Amino acid sequence: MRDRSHLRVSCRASPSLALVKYWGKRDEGLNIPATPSLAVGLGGLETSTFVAASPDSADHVSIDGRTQESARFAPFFDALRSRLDSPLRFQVESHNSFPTGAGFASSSSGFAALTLAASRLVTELENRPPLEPPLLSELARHGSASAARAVYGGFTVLEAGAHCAEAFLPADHWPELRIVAAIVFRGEKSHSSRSAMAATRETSPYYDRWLADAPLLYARAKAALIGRDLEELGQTMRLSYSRMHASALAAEPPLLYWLPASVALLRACAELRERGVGAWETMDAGPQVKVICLENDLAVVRAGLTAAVPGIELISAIPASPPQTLVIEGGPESP
Ligand code: 2P0
Repeated sequence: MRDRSHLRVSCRASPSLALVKYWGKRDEGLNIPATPSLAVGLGGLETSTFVAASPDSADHVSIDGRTQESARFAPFFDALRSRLDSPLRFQVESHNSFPTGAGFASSSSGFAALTLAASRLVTELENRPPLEPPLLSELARHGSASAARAVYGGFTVLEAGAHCAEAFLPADHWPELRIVAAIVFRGEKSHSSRSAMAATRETSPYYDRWLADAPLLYARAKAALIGRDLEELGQTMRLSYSRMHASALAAEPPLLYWLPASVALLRACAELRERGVGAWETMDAGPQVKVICLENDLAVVRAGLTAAVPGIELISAIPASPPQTLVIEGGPESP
């Protein structure tokens, strides 16, 4: 074993935006998804994570300078240690270049970066080869199912019932694709995805219909993505998020993530389409709106969104490259 105080690992990963949504679990403890999802990494948005050996016998995690409750991370660290047969405890510092916990899938990039960095620290210290992507994806899933997708770049899939996600197409499959993320609200969302999924499963009369329908949308969206058919992909995406939100809205109590500005942005996309501009929106477990379009239309799409909600903050993303992991040698004080 190498000197653990002289090694750190950093990783940068982008959040995974679902074009077809994962919403619901087959196994709550293990984060096994009940629906298949198809996603693109949001290149330009990023979680940066640094991992070192813990100075004591506990794991420590801070995100954007705020110490995190250990309960959220314990199942993940326990799974990682068990799978790698390592007793190592971790000291983690993580920063997001976008709002945390607000529907930008920060848990996907966060747990992906943490998985890549923490597992690499273990394998470096023990002079073992780095883990293969499917195992990294499986480990990331213990943190968040969407993180299983974010260990890859480009376009990814996570099948219903799967233990790990798979790379589907590389980022350069569709270099002209753009994703505009509109920051409707910067605060944290009112209910976590996890509790909202559980509430939907337990109380929404539409949950079973959502589960039955999701594979059809998934197959349709994959074909559209292979064919780079923006209109077909956009229509399928729209059905996926609408049906996900409809099932959540029918829960007791109802789960409503949308704010007035969210609705104004959805209407702005509809108006853009009426003008012949391909602008197709999606929403996750929060009020933010993400719009896919082609590079040529980026300026007009941004202008349309801004006209609908003056002052709205927009971030333009491209299909993400794979996460970058870096092993840093040197003393604990070195950058
Ligand atoms: C997705 N979402 O496919 C869906 C669409 C939100 C809406 O994955 O409980 O943080 O940790 O597995 O991955 C957000 O939920 O949930 C999410 P857990 P996660 O991207």
